[in-house]
Amino acid sequence: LSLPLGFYSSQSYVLDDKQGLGRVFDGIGGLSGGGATSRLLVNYAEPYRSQILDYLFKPDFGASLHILKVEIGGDAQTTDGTEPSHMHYENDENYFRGYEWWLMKEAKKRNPNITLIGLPWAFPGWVGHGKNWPYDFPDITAAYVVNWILGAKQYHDLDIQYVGIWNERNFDSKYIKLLRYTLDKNGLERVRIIASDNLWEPIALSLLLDPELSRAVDVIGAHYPGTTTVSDALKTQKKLWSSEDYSTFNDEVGGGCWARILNQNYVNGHMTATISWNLVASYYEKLPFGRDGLMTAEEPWSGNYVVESPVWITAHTTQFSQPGWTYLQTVGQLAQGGSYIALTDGKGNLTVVIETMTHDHSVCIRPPLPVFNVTSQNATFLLKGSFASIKELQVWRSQFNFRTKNPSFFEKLTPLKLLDGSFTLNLVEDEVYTLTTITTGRKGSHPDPPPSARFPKIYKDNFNVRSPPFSEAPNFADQTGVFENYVNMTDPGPHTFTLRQVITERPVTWATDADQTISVIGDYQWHNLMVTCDVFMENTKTGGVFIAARVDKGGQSVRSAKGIFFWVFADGTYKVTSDLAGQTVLEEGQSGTQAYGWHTLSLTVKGQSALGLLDGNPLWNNTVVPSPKNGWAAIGTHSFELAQFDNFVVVAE
Ligand code: 147
Ligand code: CA
Repeated sequence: LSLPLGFYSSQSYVLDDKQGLGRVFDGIGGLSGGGATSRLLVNYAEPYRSQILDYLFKPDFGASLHILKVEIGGDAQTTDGTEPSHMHYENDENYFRGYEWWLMKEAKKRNPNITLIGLPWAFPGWVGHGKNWPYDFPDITAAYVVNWILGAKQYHDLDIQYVGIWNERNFDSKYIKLLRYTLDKNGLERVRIIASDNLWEPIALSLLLDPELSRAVDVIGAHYPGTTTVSDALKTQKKLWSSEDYSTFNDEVGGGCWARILNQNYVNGHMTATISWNLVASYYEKLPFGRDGLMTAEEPWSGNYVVESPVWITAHTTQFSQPGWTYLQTVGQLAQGGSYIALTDGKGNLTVVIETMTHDHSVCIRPPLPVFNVTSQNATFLLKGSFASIKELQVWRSQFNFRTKNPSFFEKLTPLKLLDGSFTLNLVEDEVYTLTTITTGRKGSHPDPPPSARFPKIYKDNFNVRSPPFSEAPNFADQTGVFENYVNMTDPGPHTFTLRQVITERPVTWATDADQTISVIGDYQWHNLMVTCDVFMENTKTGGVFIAARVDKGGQSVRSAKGIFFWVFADGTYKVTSDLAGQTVLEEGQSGTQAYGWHTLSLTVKGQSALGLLDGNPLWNNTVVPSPKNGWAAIGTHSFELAQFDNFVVVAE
């Protein structure tokens, strides 16, 4: 049998509400944190920063997200950096640290109905009483998390609607029940609990076996579910969410991944929300999972950002449906591959989203994608029930066009006139269509941002800001410990305003934080450069601080970071090491350095050679530094200890 050229397989699909509807839709979201994924965003100058936020949150503009999930900072490394806690110490409370409060407010300014979610990855050390475990004192952990929710309301007028347990780590049933009790006791009955931000099991089975636990939990949140669920999860009758998904490089295959899972998480797995890790790739690209965001904003120094395809793929669903809408039961796979979903507001509106992503053009980072086939096809949709009388549908289309490398995203086509309650589409591979009664969709745009540029070769910060907009200094990306703008009330002179490392004990970690603290900055390509910084130790005898160049690792690998590290200690000695852990010592000797006095460190690396100055005088030189060849500049401390930094300068070649 030979088919004529242009033959398409034809199949019809019924869209009907006569037999009732499917599950209630809870929205599409982005995740800031887990960790420090929005670190560089805050440093963008206007108007670029607002433009980026518009592309993410503004209704009828871009991704127009329904949900913003944020990390509840725990002072520890959680993938691309640390995020500060609202309680560094047991008797400390501060609801103005970090950038998540600001981000939530910016999102809410644009979309007052946005759903807000908080989830801890890590906890300050005191929460675990010295153990790397948050459940031995569940009342402390619950009070700590509830404080964050109360602080959101009290200081920022933010209503957190959902809270999670412990990202991708064990849950504890007793803790979950106590969290529910503590929320209720504080008037937060409306705050719902998601569990357990890991796999479907064992939380699903636990909910089936424990009615009290089941009463405490509202949503099962699974990560990277590969669009499927398990029977226990369905049996619980809970809402099922993909509470973290995507994490894929945001090129067109990333966009294809996102298109496929947004539809198929409901079609195959009955999931009514999908949340992208991450919201926006706003961290140094050489940190782990570079560019795994819906868009890219990793150059505050140039103002350049990139609206990537996942933004427009998101728009196909978010601009034409809202949380509280209901999926139709009549959703499914297309005969020749791909899928369709349909949603209604119950008042006659209908939104249909169709995707025909092929296997190789929709692979996500995880889990492995089983083989499937997608080919061109004609698809006829028959509108029945309350949709039978619809006369016109708006049409929005994205075509990835992988072959011609000339994609077109979120294009508004001529509306379809429906004669007999049906329409037919000629679908080809790698397309996304929205057909909808909603007429407010818009492909928003701002003028092009400035061109991309490398991090400035000459960079200085004296930290002299009386009321800094953020607790952190621009462009410093903390990888272990937390570095905050600090005011020395009593310092009359040159060091009233400094940057201070404030974490004094190892947190309840999520990743393998270093035993030292470290904040990186600059251009990963830097090879020859000079780093200078004033340093001030606050631990007598045991204190130690460093400045560094060519630092090659951050994120979860920070413990094994190599580079050129110039240390001085409060016991009057110095060291030069080629690693953060301090195992490979290149130089050591007497320095006369002490705590509670300022010293100026200067490190120059050129080719294979390095030299160090202390207070302007050579301390060591001609030290051979064969590797690494390049990396960030950095500052840090020898242990979890207080120390201050001032007048940071880099001059790179
Ligand atoms: C997730 C984390 O929750 C995020 O903070 C971020 O690290 C993200 C990066 O892809 O990954 O953690 C996972 C780590 C490993 C797996 C899944 C999620 N895994 O191997 O299936
Ligand atoms: Ca200063």
